[in-house]
Amino acid sequence: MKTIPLFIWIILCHDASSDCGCQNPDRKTTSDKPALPEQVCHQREHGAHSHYRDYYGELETEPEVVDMSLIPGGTVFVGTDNPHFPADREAPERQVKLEDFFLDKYEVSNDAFAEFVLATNYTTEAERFGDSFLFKTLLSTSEQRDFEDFRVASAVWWYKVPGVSWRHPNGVDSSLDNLGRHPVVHVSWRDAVEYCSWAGKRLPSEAEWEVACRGGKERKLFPWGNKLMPRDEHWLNIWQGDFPDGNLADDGFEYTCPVDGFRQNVYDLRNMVGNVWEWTADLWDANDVSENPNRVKKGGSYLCHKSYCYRYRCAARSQNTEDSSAGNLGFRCAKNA
Ligand SMILES: [Ca+2]
Ligand SMILES: [Ca+2]
Repeated sequence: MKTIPLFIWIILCHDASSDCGCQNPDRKTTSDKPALPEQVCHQREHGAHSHYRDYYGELETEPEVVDMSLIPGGTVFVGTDNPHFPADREAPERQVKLEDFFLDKYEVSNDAFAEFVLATNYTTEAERFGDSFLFKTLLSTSEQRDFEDFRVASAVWWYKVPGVSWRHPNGVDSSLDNLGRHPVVHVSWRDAVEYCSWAGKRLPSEAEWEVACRGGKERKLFPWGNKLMPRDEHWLNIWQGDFPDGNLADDGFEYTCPVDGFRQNVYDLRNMVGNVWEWTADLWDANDVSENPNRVKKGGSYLCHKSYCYRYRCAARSQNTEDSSAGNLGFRCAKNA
């Protein structure tokens, strides 16, 4: 592993963001992009979402709206005029008009994703690529040495590790034991789209996600208000201590927590901010017509700390190419009301 040619190192590290280690474990090449599974291609050739029902013959009636919250639409504010990361285009505050919609109360769990895979034989992009990005504390010292040439240049705590996927989220030898109710991770934007479609749902737009995050409040930093720790209690799963080597886990979790862990607003939404980043449907750049565009992700993760990644605010946003996957990136689904 130490004899990786220089050009591979350049490909892996080229273009990596310099301001925040939590945001950019992107894949850098698309030339070796694996093909979609045959059944998914077949479905796409025959129409949009409803063909899942035809193909699998198991969703003939609309699924019940269980574990989802009705989010009121209307003319609402998103964004902020006080951005912490101007380059992220958090500003300006602006009004958008939304229909009412449903949003999953929880990030999609490993158990839920396993049902999808069982029903469809779906293979995630990380499984087809053969690797995904893992945070360094999940690697042994010798593994860190072996994979040191596969780090993200500006965020050297991210290692691209063979064999890591949603089935082996914390290393190639890890399993899903005791993680059934934890969020599925190492899933790409495309994986998320396929899951939501199978479930009769869709990814939320960024505006929908943000309005749901704000819990009916305007200009608040967090889903519950402006104070990070009301009553000196933890309201989200992020990083306490020094990053990247001193996670105190004062909130009870060094890595992910169960998807129903932290209730954060009146919509009964859990872990909107913190725990894992969540894919949204939106392009980062609406004019991006490239093969592998960046998509907006929201909410920050268990790796975020105010000192370097103050992105566990409703208005905060970040991006990854849509084939990217990492151990702190998941999703939840929405549905038209
Ligand atoms: Ca934590
Ligand atoms: Ca989250």
